[in-house]
Amino acid sequence: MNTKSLPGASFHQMWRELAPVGRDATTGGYRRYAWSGPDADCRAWFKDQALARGLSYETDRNGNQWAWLGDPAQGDAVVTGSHLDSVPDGGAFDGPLGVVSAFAALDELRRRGASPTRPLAVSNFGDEEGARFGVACVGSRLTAGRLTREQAHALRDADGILLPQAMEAAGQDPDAIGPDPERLARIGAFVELHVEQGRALDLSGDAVGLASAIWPHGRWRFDFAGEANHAGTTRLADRRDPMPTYAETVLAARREAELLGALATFGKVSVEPNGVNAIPSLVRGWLDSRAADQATLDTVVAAVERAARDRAARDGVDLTVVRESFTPVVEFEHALRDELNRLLGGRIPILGTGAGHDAGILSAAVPTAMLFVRNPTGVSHSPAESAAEDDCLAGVIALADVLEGLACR
Ligand code: HGY
Ligand code: MN
Ligand code: MN
Ligand code: MN
Repeated sequence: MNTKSLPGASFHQMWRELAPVGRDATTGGYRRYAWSGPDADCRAWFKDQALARGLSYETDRNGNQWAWLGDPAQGDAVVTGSHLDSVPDGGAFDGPLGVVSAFAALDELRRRGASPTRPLAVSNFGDEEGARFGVACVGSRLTAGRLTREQAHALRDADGILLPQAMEAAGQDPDAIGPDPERLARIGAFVELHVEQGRALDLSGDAVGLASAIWPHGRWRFDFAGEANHAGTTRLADRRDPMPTYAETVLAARREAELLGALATFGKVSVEPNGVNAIPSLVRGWLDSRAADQATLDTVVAAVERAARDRAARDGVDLTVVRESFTPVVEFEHALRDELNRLLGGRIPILGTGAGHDAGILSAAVPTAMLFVRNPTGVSHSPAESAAEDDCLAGVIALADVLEGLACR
């Protein structure tokens, strides 16, 4: 019997159902922002999948969703999942591949007649991308106690809506958010399957890989405050224009990152008043920087800030730099990673990544591992993100093998 085709039935059905949710018809990208309409639709889809399989469904105090096979109170659960939210115009696979594959792997376990001796769960962690409120992995950070209720309550989207307001409007109690150590204590292993956001598997010719580590990475907001004035009547010498200051900072970030073999991206900028014929009063730029080690990351960010301050002094611009979120390096636990490798035949490539994940946040509290599925172009955070059907199914089979090996002794 061709077992590869079997998980395909449930995988394809779920994929078809989820594909249109929050997809922009013009760009083909996904706009599934935390506590938005499309997010609610994704959450409803998750709950339907859980109930259709007779799994016990819950949404936790931080808005993360869980679908349980077995009694979580038994403890030592094996949980697998990812996130369903997206970056602006994100791809179809970043997040959803891990959640759909988790349900499909449970289906495969049932088809195999495996009988779990440990509780199993599929999870969807809320607001992983931080696209709307600016901080990544909000659901898992709150749960792991790495974001406080006060910090979360202060987050505001581009329209000025506070996170608690958005949660309340979506029917989630914002005053209930907070650390959930009891829940984490009941988890013996968390395995996140994720599309690779790079080309290591494409280059090695493997469909599936294991994560070794997540680079340290963070987000810094640079506020360049100048003086609004008329673009057509203000002499250049009389200007306090923050735009050239911002531009020089972006170029410095690229220069420093190239010098140090790190990554630095200004992917988001806001300008006030944002008029063609008005010298800006304020330019806000968000730096996303990542590096293989902490020292390099610190060096890059410090150099970018130094360049920004030098230019700001020249331009008569005031600069404020705020670190909005930060994730230290994550070394995935070798014991669990090597057990997964053994369960998968021992020849799975092990690769690092610069992308942050809920698994990275949870790894401080729970034994955690990540499975990557080949991405033929490496492109991610883009509508062009892709993964071959065979590789997706290979991921489901690998995840089912791992769940069977860990939980169905
Ligand atoms: O930004 C990241 O690395 C992740 O996709 N949230
Ligand atoms: Mn992402
Ligand atoms: Mn992701
Ligand atoms: Mn991620």
